[in-house]
Amino acid sequence: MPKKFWLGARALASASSAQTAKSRKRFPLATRLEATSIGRTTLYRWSIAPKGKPIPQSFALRADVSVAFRPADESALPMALRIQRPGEARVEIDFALPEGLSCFGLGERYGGLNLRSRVHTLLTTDDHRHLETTDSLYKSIPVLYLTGSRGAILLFLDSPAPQRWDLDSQLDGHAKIEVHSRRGFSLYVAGPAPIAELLRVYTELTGRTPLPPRWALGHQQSRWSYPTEASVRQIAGEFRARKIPCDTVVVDIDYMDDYRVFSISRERFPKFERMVSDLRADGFHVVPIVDPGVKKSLRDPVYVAGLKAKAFCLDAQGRPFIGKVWAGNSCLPDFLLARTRAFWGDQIKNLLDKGVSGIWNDMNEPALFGQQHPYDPSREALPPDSQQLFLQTAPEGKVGHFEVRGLYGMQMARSAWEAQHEHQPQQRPFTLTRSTYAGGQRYGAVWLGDNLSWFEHLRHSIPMLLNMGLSGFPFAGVDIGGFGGHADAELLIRWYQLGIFYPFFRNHCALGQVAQEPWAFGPSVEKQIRRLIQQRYRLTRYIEALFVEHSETGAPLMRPLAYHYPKDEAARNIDDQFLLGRDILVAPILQRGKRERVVYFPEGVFESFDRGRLVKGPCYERVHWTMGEVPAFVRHGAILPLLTQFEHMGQIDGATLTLRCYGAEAKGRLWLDDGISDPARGTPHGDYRLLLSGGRFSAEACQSGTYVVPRPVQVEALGKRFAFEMP
Ligand code: MIG
Repeated sequence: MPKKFWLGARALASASSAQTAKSRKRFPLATRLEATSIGRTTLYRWSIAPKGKPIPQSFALRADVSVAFRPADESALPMALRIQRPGEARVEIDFALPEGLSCFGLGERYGGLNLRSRVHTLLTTDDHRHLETTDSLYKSIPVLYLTGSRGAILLFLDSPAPQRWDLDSQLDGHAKIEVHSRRGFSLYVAGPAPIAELLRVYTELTGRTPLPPRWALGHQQSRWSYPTEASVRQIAGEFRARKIPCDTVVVDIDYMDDYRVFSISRERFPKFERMVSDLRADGFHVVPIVDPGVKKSLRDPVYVAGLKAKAFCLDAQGRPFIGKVWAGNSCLPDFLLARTRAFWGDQIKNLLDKGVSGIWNDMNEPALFGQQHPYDPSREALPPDSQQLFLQTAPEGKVGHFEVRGLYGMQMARSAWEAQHEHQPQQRPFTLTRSTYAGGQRYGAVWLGDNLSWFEHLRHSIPMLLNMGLSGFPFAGVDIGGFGGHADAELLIRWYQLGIFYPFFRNHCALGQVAQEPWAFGPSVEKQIRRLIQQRYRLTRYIEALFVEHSETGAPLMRPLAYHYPKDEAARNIDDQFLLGRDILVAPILQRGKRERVVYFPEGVFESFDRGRLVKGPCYERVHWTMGEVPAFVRHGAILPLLTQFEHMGQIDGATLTLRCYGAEAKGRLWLDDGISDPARGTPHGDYRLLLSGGRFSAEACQSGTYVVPRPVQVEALGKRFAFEMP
C-alpha cells in the first residue's frame, strides 16, 4: 500500500506557498516532529508553538503516561499537513480530504456520524436549542478519524483553546483546522490503522474510564425538579410500588438554599440526610447537582472559604471575577489550580458525608447568564488575555480564559472525582459532567445536555453518542424522553427502546414540561416501559464486561458498524443503528408513526433479541418492531450473560444468570465482581472465557477468580438448557 495513499497531497503543497512564506516571517512558528511506538502503531507528535514559547502542560494526557518520543521526519507522516501562522493568535493546519473519506469523532457534534462538509467549532458552549444550525456544544474534544476502506488516520490536536475544523465545507476536497491561541500545542497523528487500534492508542495516551459503580449502570430518574423531600421519596416509592427497576434518584438545583452551591434548603429538605439513608435502605442512590458558581456573599461559607484559598478566577485587575448564574452574582473557581481543586474537594466531602453517592456537574462550560457566547471564532480574532472574560492560572502562569476554556468542565469533574476517590476509597466514584475536554473520560460519565422531546433528537442521539465513544468517552447518554418540550406516550416508549442501550441510562426532564416518568402516560405505556427497563437490567453483566473491555482497550460500548466491519462500504456511514459491544445490533424506530424500518445486516447471522427471527447478512431487511419490543438482534457466535428480573443492583446476586449461546459455535466473556470496590485498588473478580464448540460448552477462568460466584448458572445452547458449575 503506498504510504500516502489517500492524500492528494501534491495539490496542497503547491497551493499559495508564497503567502505562507510571508506569514511565517511575520508570525514565526517553531515546530518539532517526533514519533513513538504504541503497540504496532507509530504515533507522531508535532509540537507547534509561536517562536520562543513553550508547549504548555497537557491536561489531556494521563498523569502516568510514559512514552519516549524520538525525532522523526515529515516524510514519514501518513499525510501531508501544512502548518502556518497567519495571525498573531492563530495557527492554521491545512490538509486534503479526498473524496470517499469519512470524518468521525470531534466529541459532541449535533448531526450525523460523518462530520464531513461542515465547519465544526470547538468552544464549550451552553446552547440549549440543538437545531440544524447548532455548531458549538458543551464539550471540546479535538480528536478526529479520517476513515476509508483501507483504515483510518487519527488526528488529535491537544489544545483547550477555541478551534474551527473545516472538514471540506466548500466541497472542494480541502480541510483546515484553525487554532485560536497564542500558546503552543501538540498535534498527534497516527495510522492508517483500524479505528479500534487508533482508539487504543489514543486512550493509552489520554486514559480510559474506570469501571463505574454498578448502581450507576442502572436506571436513573431525574427531573428539574423534585423540589421537596416528599417529592423525592414519592418518586422513589412509585418505582418500587410499580416494580419498575431503578437505582438512582437525581436531585436538581432546588435542593439547594437559594441556589447556593453546597447548601441544602432546610425548608424543603429538612431531613435531607435521613431521606438519603432511607432511600439507600430501599436500594436507591441519590445524586445531587453541583454548579461551579459560588454566590458572592460574605454570609456564604463556601465563598469565604474560596476567598481564603485564593480559589477563584480573577479579572484583569486581580479581583475575583463576577458573573451571573442561578445564585445571582457569583465567582467561578479556577479549577486549573491544585489548591482550588482541594478547596472544592473539601466541599464535595461535606456533601458526600450527607450520604449522596455521586456528583452531577452542570453549567461548567462555564455557562453565565447573558454571556453564553462570549467569543465567536468565526468572526473575531482572539482578544488579548486580559479581555477573555477572566484570567486563569495555568501551570505556566496567568492566561486568558478562552485559551483554556475547554478545560473548565473537565477540571471541575476531576475535582469531584478525586474527592470521591480520596474520601471514599472503598468505592468507585461516580461523576457526571456536561462540559469536558479530551481525557475527561478518566473522570466518569457525560450526558449531552439539553435536548428536546423531539423524534429528531431521539434519532440524533445515536450518531452523537457514537462520535463521543470514538472520542474516548464510552460512559455517555442523553436525557431519555427529552429535556425541553413535552414528551408523549409514543416518544417515551420509542426513547426507552433505544435508551436501554445507552451506557448512561437516565430519564431527565425540564421545569414546566409534562411529566415523563415511566408511568406518566397510563398503564399500558407503563407496562411496555417496565418491560424495556427490565431488559436493560437483564443485560447488566454484558454491559459490565464491556466496561472492562473499555478499560483494557479503549473500545466504546456503542460502536458504529464501521468499527467492526471496516471493509463493508455499505456499513461505513450508517448511524441510525449501531452495535452495543461486538454482539448486539440495535436498530430502533426513530420516527413518529412508524411501526417498521429497514435494517442493514452486515456479514453474519443475526437473531432478534426477543427471539424467533433469523436474518443472514449482508442484506437490508424490513423489520417490524412493536411498542415495548427490544429493537435489537444478537450476532450468531455470541454468548450473552443474561439475568432474570430484579429491581435494583443491590439484588443482582439473587438473579439467576443464564449464559445464552447464539449459534452452534460461540464465544463470550463473563465478568463478575462486587460492583463497587475500586479496581485501582484491586477488585476481587472472576473473569471467564466462555466457549461453545463442537457441541460442548465450557468456561475457563482467565485469572484466578477471587470473586465467589453466588449461585450455579444456567446455560442455553443448541436448543437445550442445563445447570452449569462455574470453575
Ligand atoms: O440553566 O439545573 O443541562 O439538565 O436540569 C439550566 C437545571 C441549568 C441545565 C442542565 C439541566 C438541568 C438545568 N440546568
